[in-house]
Amino acid sequence: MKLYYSPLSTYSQKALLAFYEKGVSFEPQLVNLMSPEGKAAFEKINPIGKVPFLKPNDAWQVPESTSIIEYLEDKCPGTPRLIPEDREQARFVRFMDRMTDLYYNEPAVELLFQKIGFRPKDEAKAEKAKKYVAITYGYWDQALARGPWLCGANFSMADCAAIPVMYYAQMSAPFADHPNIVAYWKRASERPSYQKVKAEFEPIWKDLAPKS
Ligand SMILES: N[C@@H](CCC(=O)N[C@@H](CS)C(=O)NCC(=O)O)C(=O)O
Repeated sequence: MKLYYSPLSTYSQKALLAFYEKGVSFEPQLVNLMSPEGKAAFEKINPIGKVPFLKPNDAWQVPESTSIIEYLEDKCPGTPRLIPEDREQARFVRFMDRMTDLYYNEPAVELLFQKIGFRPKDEAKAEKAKKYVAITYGYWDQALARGPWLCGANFSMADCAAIPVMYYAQMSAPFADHPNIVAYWKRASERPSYQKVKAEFEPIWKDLAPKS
């Protein structure tokens, strides 16, 4: 299976976490989103131009991080589940995954990009983003009072969605005044799957990120 991804991309890291948690191997295909040539070449494969993008074989292609995890869940039986079999619990994982992508990833990245000058300052967008992040942290505080991971006792797709964003959010949407979330971040940081993801992207980020 070929996985097209970019190490700095939060959605790519979400898919990578799923591969590493499941111990499923893949052929890495790095996409350089910052080079116009790299992007143009990738758009010939995925016209939407977004990573991650999975090409399991010649007949199939799977865009979207959540769909990639759903695909692995179905096609790699016997690997650790990231979406529970129980329908009620699965619905909760999918809900937390959607909440995290839409109301945490997008706003936290908006705040980060405004902060480091990748996007123009926009007070209205920043205010809306801060509001969504605060609501997300509220949900997480409640969830993490019930168990070590966002959806309870087991690491799930929702954790794959959340953890990559938290690294950048320390800079743009801090959670230091939420003790449950701080403890969750510590647990997540120690997870071997995340350490593997971090070993790949952190050196690139440290070169790129503003120093102050
Ligand atoms: N909903 C998509 C979002 C993917 C996404 O936005 N990826 C970003 C990187 S984190 C990207 O490829 N951006 C390039 C672009 O928008 O041109 C998913 O879950 O995979």
